[in-house]
Amino acid sequence: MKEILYTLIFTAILLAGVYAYAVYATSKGLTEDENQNYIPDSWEKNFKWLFSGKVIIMFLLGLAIGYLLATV
Ligand SMILES: [Ca+2]
Repeated sequence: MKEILYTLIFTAILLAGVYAYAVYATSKGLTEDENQNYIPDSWEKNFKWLFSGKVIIMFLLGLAIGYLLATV
């Protein structure tokens, strides 16, 4: 069970980093963002779901981490 908890925490940190980098890179002009939604246009083709589902993904991760922290 601990492995799952660590994996979820790692995933949450990684995703938070990805989201933060996307905003940083687009606002600094490091990557192309023509439609100005703070998602690098090169990522939008394949990873749009990762951003449109951001709230749900982070919510579910938080829920799962909280649940595991309470039980492990
Ligand atoms: Ca974009």
